[in-house]
Amino acid sequence: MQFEVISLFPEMFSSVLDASLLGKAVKSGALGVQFTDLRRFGLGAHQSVDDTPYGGGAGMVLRPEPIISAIESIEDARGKARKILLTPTGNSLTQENVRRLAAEPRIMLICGRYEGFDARIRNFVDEEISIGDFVLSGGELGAMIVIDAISRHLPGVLGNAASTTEESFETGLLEYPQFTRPPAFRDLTVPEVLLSGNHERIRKWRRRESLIRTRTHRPDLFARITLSDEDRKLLDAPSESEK
Ligand code: 9D3
Repeated sequence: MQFEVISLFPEMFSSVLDASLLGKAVKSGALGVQFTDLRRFGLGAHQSVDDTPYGGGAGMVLRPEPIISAIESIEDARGKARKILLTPTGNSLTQENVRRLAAEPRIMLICGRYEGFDARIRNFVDEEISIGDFVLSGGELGAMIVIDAISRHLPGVLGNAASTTEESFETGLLEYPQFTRPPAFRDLTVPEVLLSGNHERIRKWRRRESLIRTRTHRPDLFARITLSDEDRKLLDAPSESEK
């Protein structure tokens, strides 16, 4: 996957792309990220990229010309890409969107700053994405999240292909609690079932924990799953500690 990033702050990306999984993906060639500093396409002696909003209001808005020049320059040099504008008014980033985008060969991520974009920029992109209902200072952190989430789906990036499909949001359930050594930490012990070696008991315990956690913390996800007969039994059963 080749990403093209347009940003006024490309230096923000270096630590994220150098670290861990993404660093390895870049080294292996599975992931490539090229940066274009929007300032290069700024207008006039001051390479201006923003201006005050027509109709008044606080703050500054990104002008269309620098962004459209940057998009056209990148596509002329390196070919077409799926063009995504990071904006708080975009469609929510979901695991379904992540999977869909992971099948693209090239993605352009356009990061804004200030109070937003001139609305005419929308006519030059394929989609608009928000990473959630909170206000960021710009699109860069959103773009990094998009790159991270998509990269996990690229061939050869995660050693273990099962780990992407078994995760929550792919199964529609939150994950069960995990434990490792030591068996007792302070006064907190690992559930006995996990030390039992009984794989059927362990499977049922994990399924029940996932179901209960999802029902409690994410009723929206819980409403969308179809419970099996076993699931209903597990939810009715007393917990390990009540037995
Ligand atoms: C919602 C606030 N806006 C109304 C005055 C102004 C505004 C504030 C901050 C517009 C853009 C931004 C910068 N945010 C992003 O570029 C952004 C973002 C976000 O703020 N939340 C969730 N996802 C994203 S993706 C890009």
